[in-house]
Amino acid sequence: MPLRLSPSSKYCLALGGIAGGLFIASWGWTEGQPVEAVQDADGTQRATIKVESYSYTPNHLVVKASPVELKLVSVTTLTPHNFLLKDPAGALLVEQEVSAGATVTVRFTPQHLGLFAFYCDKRLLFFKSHREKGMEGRLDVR
Ligand SMILES: [Cu+2]
Repeated sequence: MPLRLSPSSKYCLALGGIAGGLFIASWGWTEGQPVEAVQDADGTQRATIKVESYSYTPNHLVVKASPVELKLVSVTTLTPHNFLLKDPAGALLVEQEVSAGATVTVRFTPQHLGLFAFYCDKRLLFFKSHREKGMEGRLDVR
């Protein structure tokens, strides 16, 4: 039997879609080519993310809900960045400083499927945050 929606619930869905679109558009993420993390023999999924001013490459990383190890490689010579990853309830899964030129490794285990935002929240004085300049990505847990 086909799912039937009342006019008011259709209205709510449309509003939700618009609000969701605005939320994504208000930040700096433009969807890049999805890259899948590689699962090693030990069961850990590994990937490397290049950290630049002001982007992460890849900015769309696909993983499964099992242990993840990310190598964050800064290629900047001056500007420090960070890598914040929150779950949908707002809890921080990862909070990692990435100083200029540094390589750091973070480990975490996603507990839920879905799209999780990761971003850099640094900013200089009153200027736009790095996130607003495009330093944002999505962890796609499938
Ligand atoms: Cu930054």
